[in-house]
Amino acid sequence: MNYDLIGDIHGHSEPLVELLEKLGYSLSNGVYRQPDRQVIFLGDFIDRGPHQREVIKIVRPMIEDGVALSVMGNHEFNAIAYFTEDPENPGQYLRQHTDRHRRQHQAFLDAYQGADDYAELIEWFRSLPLWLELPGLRVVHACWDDALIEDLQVCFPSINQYLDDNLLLRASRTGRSEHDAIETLLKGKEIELPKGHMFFDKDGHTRHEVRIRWFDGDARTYYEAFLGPEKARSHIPEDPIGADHLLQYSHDDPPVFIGHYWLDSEPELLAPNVACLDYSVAGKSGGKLVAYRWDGEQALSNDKFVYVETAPAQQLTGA
Ligand SMILES: [Mn+2]
Repeated sequence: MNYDLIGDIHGHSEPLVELLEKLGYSLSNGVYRQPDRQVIFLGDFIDRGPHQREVIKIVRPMIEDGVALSVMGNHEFNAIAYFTEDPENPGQYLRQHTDRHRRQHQAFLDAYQGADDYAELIEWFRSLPLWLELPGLRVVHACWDDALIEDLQVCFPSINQYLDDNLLLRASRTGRSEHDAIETLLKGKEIELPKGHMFFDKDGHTRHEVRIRWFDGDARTYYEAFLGPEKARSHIPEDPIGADHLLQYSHDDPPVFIGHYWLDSEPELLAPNVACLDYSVAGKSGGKLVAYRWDGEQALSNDKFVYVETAPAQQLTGA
């Protein structure tokens, strides 16, 4: 099967329709289809953008009709935990309803909280796999870590790659290994900056940890290992990091597609077998919704990115 992989959408249905049409999909009986190909979404359908319901209305029928596959993004995981009451602490939720968490989730809550179909949509989010391993390719929202995936399969044999109640509960407890595992797969591998160093992320939050190029065994400094928007890189120190912080992803491993990192450059491969498709469609100053047309190749190519751009003005009216 040949796949068109599509990055983080974050409530932006208009660029999604434009991108699907550019890839040759057209609407038939309410579902976008292309006779010879399937879509794989990389997760993060929700939050931030102006069209939360419209995005679900496009992607869900595609997945339910077998025209598309998807993995879970950290925003769907957070939505599930925000909705789910903590069985051990009545009146509390697995993701606490703090001001910060509510703000991050506000666009989605505005569209769904109090609505009849809220609970049912959360249930559907739970059907999204945490990762996909298909013939010749791998898909995960932020970081492919073989050891963690193997551990999860050993500890939770019945889940395969799905989140069950037990894993959801454990993954919601800071300090537990299941929490760290889900954080890494869905939010990326992070390391602490040297003492005294920090930077501000896109939401203005202070960060003392950086997401790293987990597939890059050649990175020797924090600066080189940083994975995220170029705008933030100038705040990352050039101090050396210990090689044991890195998680190598061999060039012989199957190609892996990820989203999540809010990149702001022209779409390009991170490694010959690693492609990130998140180029900040929901960015305040505009961004891109990016796809990759995969035809079975082991060595990926920069020629196969397809994308649509969003203008800053569109963001301002919608958010
Ligand atoms: Mn995202």
